[in-house]
Amino acid sequence: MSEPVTFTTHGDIAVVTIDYPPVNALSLTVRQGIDDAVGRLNQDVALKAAVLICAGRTFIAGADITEFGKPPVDPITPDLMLTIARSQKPIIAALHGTVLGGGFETALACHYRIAHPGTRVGFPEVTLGLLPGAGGTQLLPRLAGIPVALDLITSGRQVKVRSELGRQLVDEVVDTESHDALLDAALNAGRRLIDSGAAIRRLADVVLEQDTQYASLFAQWRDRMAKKKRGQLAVQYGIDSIENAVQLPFDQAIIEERRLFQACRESSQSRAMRHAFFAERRCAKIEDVNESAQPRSVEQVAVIGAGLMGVGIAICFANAGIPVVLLELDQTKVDAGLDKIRSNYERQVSRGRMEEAELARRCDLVAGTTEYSALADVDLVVEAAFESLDVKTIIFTELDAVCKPDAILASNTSYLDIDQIAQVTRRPEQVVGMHFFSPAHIMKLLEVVRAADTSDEVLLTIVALGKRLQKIPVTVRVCYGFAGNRIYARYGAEAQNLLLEGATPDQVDSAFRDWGMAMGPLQVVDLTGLEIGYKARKHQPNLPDDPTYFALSTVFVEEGRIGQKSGAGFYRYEDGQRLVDDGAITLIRETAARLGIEQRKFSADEICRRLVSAIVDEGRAVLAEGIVQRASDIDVIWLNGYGFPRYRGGPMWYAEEEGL
Ligand code: HSC
Repeated sequence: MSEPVTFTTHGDIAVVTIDYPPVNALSLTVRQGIDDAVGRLNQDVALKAAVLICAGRTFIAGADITEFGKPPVDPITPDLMLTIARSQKPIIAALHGTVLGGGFETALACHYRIAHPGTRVGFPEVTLGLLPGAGGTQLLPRLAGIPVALDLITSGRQVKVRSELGRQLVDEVVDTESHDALLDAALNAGRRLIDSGAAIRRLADVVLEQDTQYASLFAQWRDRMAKKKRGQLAVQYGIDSIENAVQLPFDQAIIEERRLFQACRESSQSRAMRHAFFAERRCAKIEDVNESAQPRSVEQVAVIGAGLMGVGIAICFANAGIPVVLLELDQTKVDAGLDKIRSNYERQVSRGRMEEAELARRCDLVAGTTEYSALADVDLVVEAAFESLDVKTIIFTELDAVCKPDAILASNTSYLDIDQIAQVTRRPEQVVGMHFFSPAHIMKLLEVVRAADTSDEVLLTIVALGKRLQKIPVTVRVCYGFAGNRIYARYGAEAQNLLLEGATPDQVDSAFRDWGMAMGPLQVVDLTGLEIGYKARKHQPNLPDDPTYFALSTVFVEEGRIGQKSGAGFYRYEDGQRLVDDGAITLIRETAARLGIEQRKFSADEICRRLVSAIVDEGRAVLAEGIVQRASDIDVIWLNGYGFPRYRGGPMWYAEEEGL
């Protein structure tokens, strides 16, 4: 038997333990080990049942994603699932941690499922551009019905076994988190199954009833997903495969599931999404830090500024269970900030997403103050005040005076030079950027800005803290706008160039939305307000000496068209509706004529190529200057901060694949 899987016996029950860190993925050696174990169980007349359990932090978290680019090697996972399901002796899956993808399929192939209370199950394949390919689309409908299968397989969401839905997905939940208690309970379940003499329950044997409603149900889901998960092959194939569960005999539907899985696995979409998965893990690794440097613990923090960002950042800390004190200039602002935090949690309670007790616990973690002296003992301060170097200089001088010597001072600036900010303190090695994206408590991206003097220890601390806050931390170096906003500015400028050259705002936005972006570039600037960039450019160092550079923003702002909040920008807004506006188009034409730019027609394809090329070109510059460590970090930033379609892998991956 291969090493990651061990086989022991407890009387007449075998215990098959998988111990294959970090997440017990179904790699070849694990598959071989399980295959051998099921063979041994069925050959040994003294054995009557088996428990399949995992060591470490989780039950099997899925197939080994690193194997998907390589030719499959026997025993392949779908065959292994059939081997488990067809075992002549019952196999009890003892679950803990995150039971995902092929892990959940393993559990469904087993004949009884018992779980720790904190266990979560799900099919995240869709986030990798895949569908469950080892029986999941056939077994889940048989266990929990078609609507549940459609929900879980198209969303990829994880379900807590203790929830109402979760209780349908397992047979039993034990009441402690101890490994020994889980094993004991699984052995007891095995004993009961043996003693009852009942026939083995196999989900594959369940015959799904035909229902006249199914045709319209599947049509509705296809329609809904075509809008919600635009262009995503795996989602539609997942629905097709679930439909096969009611239309084809099990064996045939399994063959069809495998065919659909393979088509997805070989698609550019899945390659891109697998790249995104590993890029999001790689970005937290910093290549040139001293090996002896270790992250410090952060137990108390402060946030300066109770505006939109400050409040969002404070919520992030409270969500992670870290006490946070919010500092503002006067008590009215402090109270307004605390009220916003409470209302955020109240909304979650009213939507049934949070218990009242949890609301109270999180609100208790947040305090307010107007006194800098209240920050004397915190381990970290995140400044989220007004975006002005003068303001930040004053704040950092004050913080340096009151905070304990080893406190880390971070700025949430989106553009400003953190090196300059660090220099006003006596501890530049403890100064770092933490650039959150708005809304800070929702967006996953965190740019960790490594200033010239930031120590390795401080950098590692902030990256580790970012993960604790459930963010994706990407380390960047100092430049105007860092990696994300600097590239975004280039992209925004290119969108406006397209307008000057003859495309309309609606053409540009529709083309790029259809290509997969969450929002079009002009729609975004109308939403955030054109005056923000207009004011920022007044202080921007090294502004290009080019009269066309954001010329339209300048004209629009000076005409009072600052976007949605003024009722007009690149579009007109009436009753909450965004409308194409002739006034905007006339203004664009006049500006182009004044700048001597000839207008022409654009195809959607050319618009997309121009926009992507601008992003990629600036991305190359950012990489060449060492602002990011690796090209894939830019992908992570664009996927998680700017709505780049995940199934295109990020701009740098896309460029590599397309050969731009
Ligand atoms: C699947 O299961 C397909 C099946 O339906 C069918 C297969 C059929 C095949 C047919 C063939 C003919 N593989 O995230 P973390 C690594 S698709 C390989 O930081 P956490 C990860 O890269 C799969 N490696 O930890 C990292 O490595 P590093 C469905 C995997 O505690 C390390 O583990 N399952 C891996 O924050 C730690 O990861 C999923 O999509 C995998 N499956 O979160 C689950 N999973 O240290 C994907 C992780 O070198 N995984 N690694 O950087 C996760 O969502 C998270 O990792 C967990 C843990 C929630 C499990």
